[in-house]
Amino acid sequence: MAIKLYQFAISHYCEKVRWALDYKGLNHETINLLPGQHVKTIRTLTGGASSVPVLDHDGHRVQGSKEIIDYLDETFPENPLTPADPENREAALAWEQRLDDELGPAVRCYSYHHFLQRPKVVVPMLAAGTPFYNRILLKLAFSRVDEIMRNWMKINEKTSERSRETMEAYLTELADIYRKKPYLVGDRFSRADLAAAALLAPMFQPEQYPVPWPKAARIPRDIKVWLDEWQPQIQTLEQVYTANR
Ligand SMILES: N[C@@H](CCC(=O)N[C@@H](CS)C(=O)NCC(=O)O)C(=O)O
Repeated sequence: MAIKLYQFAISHYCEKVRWALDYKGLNHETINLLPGQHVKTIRTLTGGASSVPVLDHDGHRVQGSKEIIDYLDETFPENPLTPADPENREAALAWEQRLDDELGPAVRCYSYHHFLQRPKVVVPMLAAGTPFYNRILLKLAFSRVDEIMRNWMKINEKTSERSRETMEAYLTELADIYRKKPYLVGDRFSRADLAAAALLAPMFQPEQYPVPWPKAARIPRDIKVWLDEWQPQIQTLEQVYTANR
């Protein structure tokens, strides 16, 4: 049996899948792609959309973090991430959907809006896990990379501010729940908790997450001020990550 994960090391959707694979104790190979160059590789694999993560299990391919977790739970039922009880299952899937659709893009937009203004910091994160010369390529083409990423993800001052508000709403909601109970759904860890903590992980920068996080002094000022203000809520999510990752 061979499992391969095609991914960007930086992607928090890929972190969802890395975590699911580790949680289930499944051996796998990660194939790190450079954003931009990934399109050809992924389209060849899927025959369709170019987004990562993509899982290849003995030639069977699954695209998208939610679909991959569905597949892993069906194929390798040990250490389930989907609750067995139908009501809890529905609740966990609804949480994951909301988090994937709203929180994930908000974290990405807010972070990139500020980090793209620091090429020296963001390039090593974008190229993490790929050959060293990709850092040089990205640095040389940075103004084009910046333009493409901003266009593709609709990143600008206004969307970044809206994204910050979305993150604040989610952090408030999640921290309120975790103050009262250890899990979002039922009485055990599920894909709902995994999605929340993985998608917010760039805000607490865990060691297991395979990118060279910047030292505190190199974090853009706006983000640093914001992180300080939201530290109690962020720490709550970090605890969920540490306890279950
Ligand atoms: N909902 C999808 C989102 C995946 C996604 O947005 N992936 C981004 C990286 S964070 C990507 O691959 N972008 C490049 C592309 O779409 O070609 C999932 O959960 O897998």
